[in-house]
This record gives sequence, C-alpha cells and structure tokens, in this order.
Amino acid sequence: MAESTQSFPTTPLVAILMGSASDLDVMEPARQTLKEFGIACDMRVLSAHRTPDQTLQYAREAQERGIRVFIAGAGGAAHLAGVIAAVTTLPVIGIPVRSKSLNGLDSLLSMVQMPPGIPVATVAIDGAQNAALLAVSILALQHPALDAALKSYRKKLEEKVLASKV
Ligand code: RP5
Repeated sequence: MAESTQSFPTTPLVAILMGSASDLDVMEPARQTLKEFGIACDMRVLSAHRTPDQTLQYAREAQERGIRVFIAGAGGAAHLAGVIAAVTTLPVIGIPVRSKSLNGLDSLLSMVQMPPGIPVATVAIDGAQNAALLAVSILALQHPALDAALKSYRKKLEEKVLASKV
C-alpha cells in the first residue's frame, strides 16, 4: 500500500499503548495499518490505573526517544490517553475500547471529554485503523512519501466504492 519508505526512521515513530493485554485484539489493526505504511511502532501494555508510574515515565521520555505520535487504547474508566496527554505535547490519539458492561460508551465518554487545554483526538469505539491513519496523516506533514501513500490509499478506497455492484 505504502510507497517508498526508505527515508523513514527505522526507530519507532508511533507509540501504541493499551491499558490491558485484553485490549490487544482491538489494538492490533493499528499496528498492522502502520506497518502497511512502513512505519515502525513501539507497542506496549501500560495502564493509567495499574501502572501509573511506568506510564508517566514512558510518556515523559517518549519524545526524546523519537516517538512523534501516541495511540492509546483503553476501556471502561479509560484514562490512559488523557494521562499521557497530561505529560507530553506530542499528539495523542485515543481509542475507546468496547467494554463488557456498557459496550464502550463508558470508554468513549471517559476519553472524549477532556478538559480544555489538554486534548485527546478520540476516534470511534474500537477504531484502531482510523487511529493509525490519523497518525499517518500527522507524520505525513514531515514525510512527503507518506502523504503520497495516503493519497494512493484514498484512491483505492474510491475505486473500491465505485466498483461496488449492488
Ligand atoms: C482497562 O480496563 C483496559 O484498557 C481494559 O480495556 C479494561 C479491562 O481490563 P482487564 O480487566 O481485561 O485487564 O484498563
């Protein structure tokens, strides 16, 4: 899908964090989509509630290590993206993970209602693919090859819709 990616750093540009290993199935499409664009990521389980110290340390040190965008998925009382956004000025994209009890509405509302000053770009419930595509758009501002790859991706989407037989 992506065009030449040789000029991209091989070190991770995107951190994909999730609150629990139980979020992995939802988060995996983010890694896969970034891979299709040739973007390396650092994927980890870190929880705002269960590992607050490690989460904050990771978020604080990320920019220095070359990370440019965060993708953070969590369910229920989903504070991971907001906690990360509190300690970094890197863009943070939040994925509300569908929960068992409230079907993800709790995750969505926890994540999307950030107070003014500390934004989280929240995508749809379980919207890992769009989170990755948004990360690609952000990175494309500095990498023209990524912008070209995104345009080609959109063109294929267009062709697929136009080829639909109903
Ligand atoms: C959140 O609680 C996680 O992001 C997960 O979506 C949810 C449930 O976690 P587990 O109890 O499955 O570890 O922190």
